[in-house]
Amino acid sequence: MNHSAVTERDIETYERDGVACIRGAFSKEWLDLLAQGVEKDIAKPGPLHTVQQGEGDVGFFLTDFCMSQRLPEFRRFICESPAGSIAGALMRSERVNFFYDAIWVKGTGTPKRTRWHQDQPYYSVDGEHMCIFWLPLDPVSKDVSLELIRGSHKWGRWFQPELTRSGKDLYPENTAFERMPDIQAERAKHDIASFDMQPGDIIAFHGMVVHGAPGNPNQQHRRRALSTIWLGDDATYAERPGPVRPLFEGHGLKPGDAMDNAYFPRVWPSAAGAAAAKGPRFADNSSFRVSI
Ligand SMILES: O=C(O)CCC(=O)C(=O)O
Repeated sequence: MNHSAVTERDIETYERDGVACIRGAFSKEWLDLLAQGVEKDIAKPGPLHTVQQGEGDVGFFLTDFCMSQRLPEFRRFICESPAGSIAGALMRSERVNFFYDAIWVKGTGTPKRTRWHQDQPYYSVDGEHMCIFWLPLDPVSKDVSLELIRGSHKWGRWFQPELTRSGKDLYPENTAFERMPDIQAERAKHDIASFDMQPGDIIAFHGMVVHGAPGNPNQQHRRRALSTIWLGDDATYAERPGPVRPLFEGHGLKPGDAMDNAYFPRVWPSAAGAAAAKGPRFADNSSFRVSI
């Protein structure tokens, strides 16, 4: 079943390039709700937030993870918006489970880039069915918008995840994870996708796509973006050679288990799935634990 915002052409683009920009995927009601949530989070960031600019750096660059754990605005978006059905259509998956949510806020006059990386190596998840939505809440022109290397999800290469602020490696050296090439220095060698976007548009990308983002040095307004990570039929729990980010605890999964329980709840397609989404991750007296 396809969500009406997603065409067969979008799905083919997503499969071929690992990247599809879907225009007008979310209505103003959803964007207003998310903007309320983001403002609450900026005013009082959660335990997993990081101020990403270094000491003495100019600008403002804030990230936070798992806001849906604390703030009902994000929870509603995850459980009730068309997001799950869009992810299901793009992944051609029978079901969609929610993994987590993150914000990336860059104030005006912020030069710091988000370094080039793949998302999946940070996570305890194997499989093809990982789709990330990048949803800006402010208009973004190409020079501040997410940049993604088309086709890089098919390179068969896993790059060492680095921490955004410090650049430190997540895993020990001499593992199967390669050092990320200096993509900035070799941009001309790659087919880099980026899009002028309005609120409501999303970039959907595969978990293995190499991507990064410019700072926000010149735009006269902030660049607030929400990332949500969605999993499908073939996503399984995996161990990595070091502490993944974010590090979820208490989910009860073993390597090889489907990422499909009340902790990583099904949000699509069924009403039963939405009910499951009220499981331990989202209960008010949640036993949910996570650290970065
Ligand atoms: O918005 C950004 O600066 C980067 C977002 C990103 O890298 C992600 O969602 O994985």
